[in-house]
Amino acid sequence: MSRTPFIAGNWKMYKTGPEAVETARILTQLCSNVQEIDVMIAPTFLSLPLVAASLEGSKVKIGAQNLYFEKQGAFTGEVSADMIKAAGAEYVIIGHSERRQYFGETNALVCKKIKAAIEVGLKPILCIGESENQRNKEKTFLTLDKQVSDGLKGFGLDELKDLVVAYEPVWAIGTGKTATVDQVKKVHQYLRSLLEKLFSKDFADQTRIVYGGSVKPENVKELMGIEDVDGALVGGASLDANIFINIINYDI
Ligand code: G2H
Repeated sequence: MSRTPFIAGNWKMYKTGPEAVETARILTQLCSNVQEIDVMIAPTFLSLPLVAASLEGSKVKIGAQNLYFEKQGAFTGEVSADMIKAAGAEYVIIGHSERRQYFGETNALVCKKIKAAIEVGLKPILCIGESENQRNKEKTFLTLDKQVSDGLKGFGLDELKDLVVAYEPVWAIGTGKTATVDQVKKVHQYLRSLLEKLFSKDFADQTRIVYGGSVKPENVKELMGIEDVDGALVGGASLDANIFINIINYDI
């Protein structure tokens, strides 16, 4: 089964609107010859409509970094799936470890957010990953199993057709530490078999499982060479289009 590689830039809380538009403009130019790879960037909510407008006609796709699951209401500071869709997003990152760590997001909340995304036609990127402590205690697979099973609880196969799973070991995020080839290989294999167990073989075969955590031009080729790694979710190294393009062009 061939899965189109997915290389995504998570811009986190970086860049003003004009800065985000400028980076997106440069990236669009640099991506003009990119083929058979889905490239996505996720700017802040404030930059989202500006960047979406600037990407019209571009190969680069756009996503949000989060959403709130309620449709509307008195939820100060939150942004709904409808609003994100209307701003021009195609994807949405859900359950990033920074959301889990700093904003107390649980697997149950992640599940509600995925539901809200799917209901409006946004493609969810479910982020999962173990902490250093969980890995040291040999609870990596248990943690990932729970994050996937609870996060995707109650969904039918049709609803999850556009799902992307992002494995991001917490201890490798923004730390410069990258998981070893062997560690990534074992986890991605495990995740694919978990999707098969929970849903079906076809579903597991078609779903993209990407790796995140200090991905950079120097390590992307090795990571993308691992069976069952279908792409990368990139933070720091996606902020500069001239660096990010070297990740996107990992195969050149
Ligand atoms: C993990 C990743 C992007 P970085 O958070 O989601 O960030 O590449 O900076 O480790």
